[in-house]
Amino acid sequence: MRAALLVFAVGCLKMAVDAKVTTQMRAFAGPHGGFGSPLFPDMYPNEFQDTAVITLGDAYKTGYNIHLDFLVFQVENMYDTMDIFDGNSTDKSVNIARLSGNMTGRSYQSDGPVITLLFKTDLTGQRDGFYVRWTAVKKGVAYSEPKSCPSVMQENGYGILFSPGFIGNYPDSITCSWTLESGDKQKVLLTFYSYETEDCYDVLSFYDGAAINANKRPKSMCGDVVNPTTEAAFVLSQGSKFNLVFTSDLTQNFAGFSAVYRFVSSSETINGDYNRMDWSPNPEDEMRRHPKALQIPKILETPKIPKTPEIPPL
Ligand SMILES: *[C@@H]1O[C@H](CO)[C@@H](O)[C@H](O)[C@H]1NC(C)=O
Ligand SMILES: *[C@@H]1O[C@H](CO)[C@@H](O)[C@H](O)[C@H]1NC(C)=O
Ligand SMILES: [Ca+2]
Ligand SMILES: [Ca+2]
Repeated sequence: MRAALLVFAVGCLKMAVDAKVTTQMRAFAGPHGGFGSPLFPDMYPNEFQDTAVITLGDAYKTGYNIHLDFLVFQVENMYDTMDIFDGNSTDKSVNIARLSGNMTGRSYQSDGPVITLLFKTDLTGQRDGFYVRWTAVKKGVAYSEPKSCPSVMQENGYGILFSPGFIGNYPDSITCSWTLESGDKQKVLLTFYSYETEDCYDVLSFYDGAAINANKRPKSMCGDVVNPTTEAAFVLSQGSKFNLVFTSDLTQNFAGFSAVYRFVSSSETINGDYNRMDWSPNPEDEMRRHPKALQIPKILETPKIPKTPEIPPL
């Protein structure tokens, strides 16, 4: 009698919680593309379930798999999860991987032309989320990222920027450049989710508000600046335009970088200290110092409600 009552009470509680979860279904089609988590590049919402089904399309129905690259992946460790499934299914028998925490730079592959990504968030604790890119790959052919200069992946209100070959290493002897131009009274804010280049022979230079050939020395970034499993770093322009140039020398290559850019109001500051982004009149110093991760105040987190610290089973 007592046991029956208890079961009833627990059942009610669970229903009340489940009722608040917002669900979203998304379908993506085509041989390649990319998308972000709900609200990306802002933090994802709590109590949310996002199911995204990617289908390569008619021309790729047989003989192709889907290759996924997580250009950004930062979700609350253990409490928010991403499950990847083969086909249009969320059955655990076809589960390829479960991701949680900071996993920028991971790659996965389906066995067929359809793949499902199930992203679930809990009551509290939001993070930046993810941006995933997919590509059709021929079955039986090892996939490697194109080593040419990538263009930015432009989305509505933001873009993803990454080094050539990312998620693989960048090639030797390459120069790539990008121009990020915001509107009037705006600045460019870059968030780096990973950054590793040869210190200090392979360099990303920032020409702030100036043309690349202007008679003005750039700020530069090189070395192990951002560990994709533990941190992120911010770079904010002073003007409305950022010209970026990445150059690698003849030997030794590393994982490179992935970053998200967005346009923010010109009153935006990063702790009022833009110059922590490596600037010194001494060229020797300039090449040796690394920018540090900076904190932008975002939404304050509500205290965590204690609960079981396990990743829930499928
Ligand atoms: C996936 O399966 C569901 C349920 O069977 C269906 O409603 C949906 O249209 C399918 N999505 C795609 C992209 O095939
Ligand atoms: C993940 O990255 C965020 C942002 O940089 C950082 O605050 C957090 O501590 C990282 N989490 C882990 C488990 O390292
Ligand atoms: Ca959470
Ligand atoms: Ca090099």
